[in-house]
Amino acid sequence: MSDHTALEAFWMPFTANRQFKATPRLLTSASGMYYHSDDGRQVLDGTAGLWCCNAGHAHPRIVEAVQKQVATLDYAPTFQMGHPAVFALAERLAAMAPEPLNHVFFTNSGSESVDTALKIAIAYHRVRGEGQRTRLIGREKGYHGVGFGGISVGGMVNNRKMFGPLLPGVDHLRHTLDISRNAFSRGLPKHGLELVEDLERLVQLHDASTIAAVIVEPIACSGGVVMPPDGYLKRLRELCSKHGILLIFDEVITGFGRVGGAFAAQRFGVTPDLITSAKGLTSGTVPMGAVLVSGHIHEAFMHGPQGAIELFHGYTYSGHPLACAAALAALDVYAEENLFEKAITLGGYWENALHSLKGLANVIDIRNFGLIGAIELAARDNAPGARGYEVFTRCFHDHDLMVRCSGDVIALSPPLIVEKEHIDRIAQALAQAIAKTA
Ligand code: PXG
Repeated sequence: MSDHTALEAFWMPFTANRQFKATPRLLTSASGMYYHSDDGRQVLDGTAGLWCCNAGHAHPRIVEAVQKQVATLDYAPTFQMGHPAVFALAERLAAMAPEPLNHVFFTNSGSESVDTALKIAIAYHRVRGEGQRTRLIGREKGYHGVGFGGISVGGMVNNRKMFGPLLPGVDHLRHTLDISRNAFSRGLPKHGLELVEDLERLVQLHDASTIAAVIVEPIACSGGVVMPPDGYLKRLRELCSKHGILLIFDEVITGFGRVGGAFAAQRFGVTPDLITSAKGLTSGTVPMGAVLVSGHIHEAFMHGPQGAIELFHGYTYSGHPLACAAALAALDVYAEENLFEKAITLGGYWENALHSLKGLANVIDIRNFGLIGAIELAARDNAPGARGYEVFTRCFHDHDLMVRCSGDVIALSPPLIVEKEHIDRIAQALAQAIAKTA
């Protein structure tokens, strides 16, 4: 791909387009734990694509299921029509989800799942006669995709500042990153539980009767891998219940085994009212998202004449047959290969490998939970993000390892098929790349 013009037309998402096109990084095939690059290298995938390829790449079972499905039923609507796979998948997800989240609304992405969940929350209060509950509460550093709903409740300034006034009636809890007290915590940090009481302050300010829902990621991944302090999510659940506010867990990343168990809700023992998901649902192979909804929320809509449409919402591709086939096959793989246990059985090894990087120059924090990891580097004077970007490119070009950088945070989330030898390689490559980066 040396022909520069061949790269011009594609306006790349969340990318420094001119910088990338000057020195492109192109992936041409993938298998298991590895990508192959256009310059003939095998690159270890330290990030499961973008936190999504949980079963590893090109799993034969998923490949075959999608191939078969496209030849059998390429597309079928789910508005006033149906096809068997979408009902089967919904039943499977309802059975995997924590009780009582037993209904499923399908979307095509995490962003759509978030906007769907926010709309269901507001409409739920309205159908129950509490139509004044419209306010939404997010959290600083939160990432909930890029729809207007998602960026409104989200807390990443660059994703918000260019796009006008956003949704009205949104407020935010403070984020829970506190390196001064929690640096190099293993697993959940000890300090910061008091931050959850922000919700009480927002209730004092707005009154609970105006608040529809709180949305948080159990672990805020895109915002720099920010952990919930020990006990935070449990207390958040208590406060929401006390005030009649719905709690939405955005599990687009933490779902499907990333932290052990099907969902972080189960790993943390805290049950929200709605869960948003995507990514690992199909192991990243076909776009699909799903919102898991508590029975009592679904039930609130099931009134009125039988012929009345209960929720005026949906996407042409809600429950697309190819996505359903991919998801059903991915769920089979997760079960047969026990992949939801990997974050628990390998979690300690992963933690030790990452924390072995403590002491390297410029490493100011290391955070981990399940098969998620982050190494935070000190920002260079007047050049935030430059050091993280350099480590990322060095890992890719010199050490055949793909990581993510979000500012000066190196984020890691390998496919759940990862083994100890891959973890060792990830840690070694990172150590060398960080040591070489001034
Ligand atoms: N919610 C959460 C918690 C996410 O992490 C979305 C919603 C949006 O999903 P879609 O499918 O609309 O992109 C996400 C997406 C990164 C990175 O490097 C993270 C995401 C996407 C791309 C990059 O941290 N998360």
